[in-house]
Amino acid sequence: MKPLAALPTEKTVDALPTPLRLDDARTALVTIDMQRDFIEAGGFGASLGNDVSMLAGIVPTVAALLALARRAGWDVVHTRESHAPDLSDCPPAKRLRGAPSMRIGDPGPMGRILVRGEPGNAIVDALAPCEGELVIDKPGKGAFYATGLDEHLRARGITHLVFAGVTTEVCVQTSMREANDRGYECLLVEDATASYFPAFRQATLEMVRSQGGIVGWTAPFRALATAWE
Ligand code: TIU
Repeated sequence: MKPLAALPTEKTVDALPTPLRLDDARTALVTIDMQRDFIEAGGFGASLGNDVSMLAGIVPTVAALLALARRAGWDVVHTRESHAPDLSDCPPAKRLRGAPSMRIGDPGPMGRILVRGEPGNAIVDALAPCEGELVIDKPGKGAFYATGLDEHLRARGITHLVFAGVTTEVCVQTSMREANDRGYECLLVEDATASYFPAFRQATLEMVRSQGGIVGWTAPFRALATAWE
């Protein structure tokens, strides 16, 4: 018997730990927190004492991934870590932890730190959302906590999520784990994610694809570009 032909909208990505088939009609790209607050000086990431220059290098790859997703007709979702101006959605445990140079809600050079609508809270210009793409404001590290993301994806029949963004071990990995618990298959694009700590990024990539893909798959952007272009 002849094997079933792949659907015309299906492609196979050379991923780890195994090749992964993605159907354009059931795939969403989720870009996590590509915001000035994490990537530029004077924002939340810098206030925590991080070297923010570690993150800007992935912007061209995330832009290329966004372009691929748009051409393929995937659903595209952007997230922003953010809080309401009155900080009613920011638990004291989050605001008061550690000894940052500026706390969430404090005035900074790009406006109030991690507050919705402030200049520093915007997605960087090179990755600006297009008309019709969902932008999710999330008060937590995970993209599913206290947001409508799951409902949005289910309403569109999305089963597979391709992840990019920052930081790999914090908001990206948390979102992938949340997605797993809700039944989604997840692929993390290796060179479209970054951390202030390169060793944490590398460890996250390895932990995602370990144990047969306990959190999901990983692949470099070129593996997707090869499959789609
Ligand atoms: N601090 C850090 O690595 N990350 C965050 O606080 N948020 C995100 O990862 N977006």
